[in-house]
Parts: sequence; C-alpha cells; structure tokens
Amino acid sequence: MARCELTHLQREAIDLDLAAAQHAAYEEALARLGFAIHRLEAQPDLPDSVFVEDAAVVLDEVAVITRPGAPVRRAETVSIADALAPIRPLAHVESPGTLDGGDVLRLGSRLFVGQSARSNDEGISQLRDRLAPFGYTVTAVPVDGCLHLKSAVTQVAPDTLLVNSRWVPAAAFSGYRLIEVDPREPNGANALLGAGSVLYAASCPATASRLIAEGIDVRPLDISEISKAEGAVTCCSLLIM
Ligand code: CIR
Repeated sequence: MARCELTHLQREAIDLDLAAAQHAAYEEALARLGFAIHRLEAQPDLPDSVFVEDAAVVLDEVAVITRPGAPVRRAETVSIADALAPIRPLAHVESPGTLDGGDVLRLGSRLFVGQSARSNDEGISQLRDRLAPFGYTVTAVPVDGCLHLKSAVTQVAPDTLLVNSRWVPAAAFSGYRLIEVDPREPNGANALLGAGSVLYAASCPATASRLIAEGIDVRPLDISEISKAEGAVTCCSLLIM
C-alpha cells in the first residue's frame, strides 16, 4: 500500500498494522450485516490490490472483468477473474477500453458509469455491449475533481443517493432522492449500502448526521489508512447478493 497509486492526494505514511486492523473491522462489519466473507490472497507486488471493487462488475447474470485505467493495476484482474469464474460467466473489457469498477454505480437494471481519468468512452461502450443482452442500461456520467464516480455519488437507500454535486452533475440522477454531503466533507459521498445498512467513514460525522436524520442505519468505520491510499468503503469489496 505504501506504493499505491495517488491522483488527488499527497503521499502520506500509511500505518500498515492499522490498515490491516481497519480492514479486519471492515470485514467484521460486513459479516455482521450477514455477508459471508470470501477473502482473496494478498498480492504483495500489487499495492492497490486491496481495492478489489475496481477489477470487476458483478451482476446476477455475468461478471465483467475490467481493464483498470491505471496500467500498473491491470494485473489485479487475474486473481479476481479466478475467484469469480466458478460463480459467474465472465466477460471482459478489452484494449483500448479502460474501466474501473469504482466508476460503476448500479441502481437496479440501470448502471451509471463515470467518465473519469480511469474509465474511457470505449470501456463504457464495451460494458454497455456486454450487458445489453441482459436488459441493463449503461449511462455515462462526467466526473470532475475526484477519482471515480463513486467518490462523488453512491446509493444509501432504495431510491436515495448520497452525492457531492460539485464533482458530478446531480441532474444525471433525476428521479432519485438526493442527499448532499456536508460541504466540509467533500470526500463523504462514498457509502457502502448492504442489507439495508450503510458502512460509512467515521471521518465524515456531519454527513453521517444527515443520513441518520433521513432514517438511514449508519455503521461508522475508521478507514483513515485506507483513505490515505485514496480508497473508501465501497472499494475494498465486491458485494455479491
Ligand atoms: C488507485 O488510485 O487506484 C487506488 N490508490 C485507490 C482506488 C480506490 N478505488 C475505488 O475507490 N474504487
């Protein structure tokens, strides 16, 4: 992790023991929500491999193995494809397409995909082609100022999204109820919805209060070390429901 990719952050020392403890607490929080944890082997030569979300888009009918936008991250897809092959037919994003799973927000049969420094139009178009046979629609959304679409918007309840509308146009999500992050917490739009609860960074208490006021069950997690690697709560898992 000390050699992770960084785009919007300056490099800071990461306490690896603390990072491991925070990751273990993250796993425990998912287990408490009822998820069975399938842990992949560590990949010490791939500093960003803990961010498994970026390597695949898993749906009921198919798992699309991505082609991450950062070339140094492309080898991460090998172990993810191995893990998913027994449970889903695989499809692949191919060169010159690039796609990071962090750019893919799935809302039922609709997928919103960030046009970011990591995901290009060719990658988004390939995702659309791979998923069209199953009835999914893919809508490209411009992202500006952050790493991924899900840095700027995530789902927090069936029809409700948490958004930082300075990084993504809120109009792209008309029809959904939007909760805006507290302006002091621009990184607060990444929340992980699972089994009706939301895992959420403890570093964003003002935004957490907004979620709680809307009746959302918020489970705070200290992810300070993961955040230093430009990660957040969604990126450390692939939820298969
Ligand atoms: C990267 O820059 O690729 C990693 N250091 C962080 C990836 C975070 N992934 C995510 O939010 N889906």
